Amino acid sequence: MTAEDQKWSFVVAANRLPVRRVREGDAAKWVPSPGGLVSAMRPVMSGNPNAVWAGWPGVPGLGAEPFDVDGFQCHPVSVSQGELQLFYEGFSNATLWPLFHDALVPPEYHRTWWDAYRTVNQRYADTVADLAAPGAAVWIHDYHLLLVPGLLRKVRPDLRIGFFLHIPFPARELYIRLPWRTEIIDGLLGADLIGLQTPLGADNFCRAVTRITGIKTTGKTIHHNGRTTQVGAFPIGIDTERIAGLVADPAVQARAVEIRQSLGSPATVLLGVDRLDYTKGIEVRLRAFRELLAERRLSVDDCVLVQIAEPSRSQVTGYAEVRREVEQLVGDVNGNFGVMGRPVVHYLHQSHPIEELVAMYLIADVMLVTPLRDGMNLVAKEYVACRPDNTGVLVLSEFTGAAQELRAAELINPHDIEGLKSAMEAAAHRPSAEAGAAMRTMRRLVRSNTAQRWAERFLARLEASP
Ligand code: GDG
Repeated sequence: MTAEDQKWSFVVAANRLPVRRVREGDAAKWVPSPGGLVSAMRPVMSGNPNAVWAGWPGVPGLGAEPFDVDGFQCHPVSVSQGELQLFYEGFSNATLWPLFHDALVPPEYHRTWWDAYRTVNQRYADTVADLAAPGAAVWIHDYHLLLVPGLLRKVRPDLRIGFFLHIPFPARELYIRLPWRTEIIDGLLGADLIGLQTPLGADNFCRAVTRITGIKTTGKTIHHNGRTTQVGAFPIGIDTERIAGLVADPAVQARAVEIRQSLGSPATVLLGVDRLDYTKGIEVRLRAFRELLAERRLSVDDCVLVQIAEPSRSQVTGYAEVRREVEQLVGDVNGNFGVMGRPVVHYLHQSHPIEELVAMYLIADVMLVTPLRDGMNLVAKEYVACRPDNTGVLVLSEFTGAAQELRAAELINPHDIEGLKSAMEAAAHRPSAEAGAAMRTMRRLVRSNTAQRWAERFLARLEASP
């Protein structure tokens, strides 16, 4: 039997493979990607001889042979440069991403993008249909592949198909703007189980189904065409064990001390860690910080704000604008309030290794997570996991999935700048004993719903689906 003939009893499909290609001198090699999804899937995939992951390898046009990295069997799906522009940057990230995030920037609707989206989704469906053994379990991820469950169901009715959406499912009034709203609902209903981050996402999806297809849902079960699709909330978690290992690592601890010193050993470090994305509300927290300094409610003598903004989707509409706005605000705050040799905002538009992020979480007295909309937000959970002494305050937007679980955080409405300012000011001054109880509660929650538990819960439910 050749590798191409092999059939698998568990197939994962996601936009990206769980690996990335890195240069090593003149050669290139595959290494596991950082990130929550890869950590979550490791226990259910790594070393499992019957599991395979289908996805784009991250290099346009590359249609490599299947390969194995770190126990992950990888099956590349080729996507050309032209398709990347239309399917990935276009339909996925300039139509679906903004529409599903409350239309924070206007979604664009182009038929050429839609055609490419369909073509690429068909390619994924064909690939999975080819890889899956009779009766196999298939788990499809995220908004890039919304049509795959339906396309797959048509040719492989024998499969157990699960789908998980990592981003919010929008309110019905927004969703119905999509010219291809019916095709996408039909695509998703090919799944036996649809997972969303929150109960609100699950409700929104069911309401959209009823509005568009006329099908009445019974609780969270949808009966259609003689089949049933279950819908449920499966809030994603983080790899707490890995984080705990890094927190205990003496090199990471030493780095934390070094970073605090290099910031001038301020009394209070406020931190933001985000992809540079207009959904994350980076500009909102900078504006609030600027006003707090201007009103002397926070002082440059004892406060520093560090903002990590990981470069992201720079070719997509809306991203260059948010970058300009953020950088203009950073310049403005530093220009007006910084002192020679001591900026008050440290802004890093760079990607950092996870060790460096953990060192920063360790020194952050106040963590600012202020998205205007976010499916979950893993940064909030990572921060909590990095506070074993129960110190530190998490300022968390109500519009994140994480806020549904982390009720003990300092919850804020990012549209209400006065409310945000009060929360930031109180957090910077809050005595650690008071903050301790909240942090303890949140740590328990984060530890009890890890990424691994999330994957197990979803797969157990898929297995039990009728
Ligand atoms: C989507 C949904 C949902 C950040 N900067 C660096 C870096 N990161 C890591 C963080 C964290 C991850 O990236 C970001 O996760 P988020 O959840 O905050 O956000 P999205 O990328 O928008 O993820 C989101 C998630 O999917 C999972 O379902 O929670 O709502 O939008 O883990 O630590 N990692 C490294 N260098 C960086 O500079 N290595």
